[in-house]
Amino acid sequence: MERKWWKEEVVYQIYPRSFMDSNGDGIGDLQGIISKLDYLQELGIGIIWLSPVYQSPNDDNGYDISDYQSIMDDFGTMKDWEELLEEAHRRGIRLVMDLVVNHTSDEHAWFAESRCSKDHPKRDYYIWRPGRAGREPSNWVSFFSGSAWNYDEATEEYYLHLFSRKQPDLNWESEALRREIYRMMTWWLDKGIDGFRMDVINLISKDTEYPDVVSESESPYQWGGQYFMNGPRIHEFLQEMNREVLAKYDVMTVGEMPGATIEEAVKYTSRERNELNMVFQFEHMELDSGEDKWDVKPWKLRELKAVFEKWQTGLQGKGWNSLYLNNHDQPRMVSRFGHDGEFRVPSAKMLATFLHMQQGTPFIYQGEEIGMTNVRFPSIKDYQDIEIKNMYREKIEQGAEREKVMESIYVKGRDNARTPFQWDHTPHGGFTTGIPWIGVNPNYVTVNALQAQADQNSIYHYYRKLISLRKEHDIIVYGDFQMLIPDHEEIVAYTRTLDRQKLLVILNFFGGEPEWQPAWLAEQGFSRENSRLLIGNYPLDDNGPLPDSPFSLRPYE
Ligand code: TEU
Ligand code: CA
Repeated sequence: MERKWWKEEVVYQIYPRSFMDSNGDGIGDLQGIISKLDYLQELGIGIIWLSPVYQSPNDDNGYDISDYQSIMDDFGTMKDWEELLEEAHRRGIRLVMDLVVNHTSDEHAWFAESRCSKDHPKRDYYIWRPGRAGREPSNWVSFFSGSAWNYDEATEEYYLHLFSRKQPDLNWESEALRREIYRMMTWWLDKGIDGFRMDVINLISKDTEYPDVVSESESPYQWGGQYFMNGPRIHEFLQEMNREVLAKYDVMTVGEMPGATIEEAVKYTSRERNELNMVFQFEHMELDSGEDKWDVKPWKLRELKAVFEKWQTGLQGKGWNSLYLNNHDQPRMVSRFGHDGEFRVPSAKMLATFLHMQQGTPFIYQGEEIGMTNVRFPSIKDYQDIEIKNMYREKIEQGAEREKVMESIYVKGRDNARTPFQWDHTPHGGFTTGIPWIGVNPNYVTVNALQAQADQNSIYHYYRKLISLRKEHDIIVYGDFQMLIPDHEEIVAYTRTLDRQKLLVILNFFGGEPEWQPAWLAEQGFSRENSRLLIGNYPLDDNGPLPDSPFSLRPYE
């Protein structure tokens, strides 16, 4: 398998608004990040993915960009950004920027021009359609509730917005628009960045008929994903972008792709097709959803294993996986897949092992490495996320019970991941000397980086060890994956194989104490003589790593 730096490093995602505030205005910023680079270097990560820091009216916290080539005032200046890049590079850390080009803000200059008249040369930078019998051009629902079309009086037409009304979709059918995007990307690459994380990049090619969704359901607006996910020209656009821009640099790319199937992902990431390096797929993020993401149901271990097995074996030798269990759009991993009470520490370590030992590039979301958890704010007023606020309004209007809606926000809301980073036990977790833009999780008193750094048995130190093992053992990066006991209800076990080496991972995913047979280890080829333990989340007892009589795994071991 071809060696690549972006396969061997671990990525750390920074959500700048919530990472570190340097000037007491309650909002995280670039100088705040710079002040924590030593912390990240000590953790051992090699790449930062920085969520958007561009000029933005913040309808969706920077994912609504009004100027791609300047820095958001709240975060600092271009000079601060240049300092961040230089200081990161000085520490051997690469910087990957967020590229949000499915849509802009409605306050972007392009949109102002596009909306002003039907024959403006930039009209077709966005997607404009006349209404049908006084209604929207199609019945598509927006990701953030309500219609995906918005009426604009200036020209009496509708524009498409898959996300908020303030995030009009760009029209990738326009070649002039595509050239603008490529120019902008080149400008950033020439500044010395190390790659892009591409926001919903598999949504940029739409079915240009914008057909109605036919459905039995009574709701006025329907999920139209089949008309814009992995659309007709998507591979053509990505290959063009690669040819015009990416191929000229040694950079890393990861495309965020809701609705990406394994078949599509093979195409997106195959080396010889020259599109992207990796995709963020969503299948494991959907295992606890019913009708929609707010319809919460328990996830099942067998399904979780089946999804990972499919992606591990499906891309092996063809493309490359990204590995993640949470990010700024998802609840905290330890609350969702582990146990955020009594077993918070062992379960966070277990989940980290599960992820980091698979084949692919692991992504850590800020705070994951200290086991930050979901939050339960008492009132909807404590929440900031547009997705949460729109959903709440809509459900209450439809007559839903307040408690039920709040409960789904506690389990799935994006603000779970967006509470400020908990640096220490001082007020607001040491994130700011002012009032934070969103409340700090009250557990900062015990869950914080200062505590974690001081405690050799912390989740933080466990991550450091996982990352350094990756540096020592090629098998962790390049070994072939094989899932074992796919039907077991409590245990996840898999192997990695490289040349004559074999790595075995055994994880107890719950709080029980399932029994295990040493004979099984022998069947996998492991003996006391030929094996050693690389890492575990409990101190070793007298049995050592390979006991010779039946033994029990401890909770979340
Ligand atoms: O997310 C797109 C996406 O598909 C979802 O994860 C989405 O955020 C939502 O949670 C669906 O329930 C990307 C960004 O990561 C997200 O922060 C932005 O809000 C969105 O695109 C629009 O730019
Ligand atoms: Ca600030």
